[in-house]
Amino acid sequence: MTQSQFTPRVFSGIKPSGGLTLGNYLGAIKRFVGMQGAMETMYCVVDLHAITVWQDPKELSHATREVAAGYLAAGLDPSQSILFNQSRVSAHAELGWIFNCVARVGWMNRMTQFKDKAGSNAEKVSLGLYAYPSLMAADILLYHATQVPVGEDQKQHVELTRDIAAKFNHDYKTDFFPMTEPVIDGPATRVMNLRDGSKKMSKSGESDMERINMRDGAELIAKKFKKAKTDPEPLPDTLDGLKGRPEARNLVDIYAALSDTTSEAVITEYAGAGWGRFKPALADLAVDRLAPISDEMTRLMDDPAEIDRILADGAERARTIAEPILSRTYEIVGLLR
Ligand code: AQP
Repeated sequence: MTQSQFTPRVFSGIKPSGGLTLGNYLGAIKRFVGMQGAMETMYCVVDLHAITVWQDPKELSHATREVAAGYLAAGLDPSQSILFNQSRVSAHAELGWIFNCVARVGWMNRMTQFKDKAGSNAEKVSLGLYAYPSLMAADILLYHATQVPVGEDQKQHVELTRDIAAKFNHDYKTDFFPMTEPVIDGPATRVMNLRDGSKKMSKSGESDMERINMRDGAELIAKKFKKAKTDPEPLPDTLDGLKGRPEARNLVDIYAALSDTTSEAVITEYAGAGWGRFKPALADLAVDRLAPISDEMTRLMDDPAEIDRILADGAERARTIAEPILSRTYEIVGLLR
């Protein structure tokens, strides 16, 4: 198969390791919605990735439904996109094992996210956290996905997916797996922590004040932006003027992504403005965009059986794509079934 013969297909996912953040929304979900309809789209709640760090079982089930509710509330439509949770399709774990045997330890050792998450505690973290990127490669390649919309932090993992596909194809003298492209575009592919512009905004960051959660209310959003770290300078009149000002740049990028414009356009509008003017405008914009999604999430979470039904139905459809690809992989590897 040549690369152009793979059917265009989008796959991406979010792990239910806590409540969704503005980073997940702008870096992932909003872009997932933008790709829906243009080609086949599959969006997964990657629960097997969540358990690479400890998750309370009840909270994990709740967070899985909540990520699904976030997908639906933001505009993903189960009749247009396949929405499911990863653990319902056991082929992910099966292909993940095969890829553990393809990926090299040296490659894993270069993964910056593992280094960041393990920190000085690398001996004590789970083996799953270390192997996570090869399971992610399986998530993507199990569907021969050609495009993966992700935030900047996941770029290295998609590159590893390509390395795994290339090594598999080379070792088994085949062209079975595609060279998947990461899709990283727009002004907010790396939303930063509100208290430290050198760190990304994360679900599991230490303080709640460093992130905006999708389900934060209007008052809390305003408070978090008000207290967000900035510098004493007003906004410059060109984007270049934000060099060396990571916290200021972050707020401008968030504003741009929320208002579907560019960071340059935001700077043009707010040139010379102080934070006393910009921060309340940003908070109003965030509330305006997030409140309807959050309200809809609350409504959907009142009917967990319906969310489960949507995820089960999506898993059924995902399995019909996954099964022949997994079977052919077993055959190529020489495993008897
Ligand atoms: N701050 C961010 N800016 C832009 N994109 C982001 N994403 C996550 N944080 C940001 C994107 O959201 C998608 C799903 O990510 P994930 O939740 O599966 O994994 P993560 O990147 O490890 O997210 P967190 O919030 O940092 O989770 P924890 O704290 O539990 O590890 C991906 O496309 C990601 O790029």
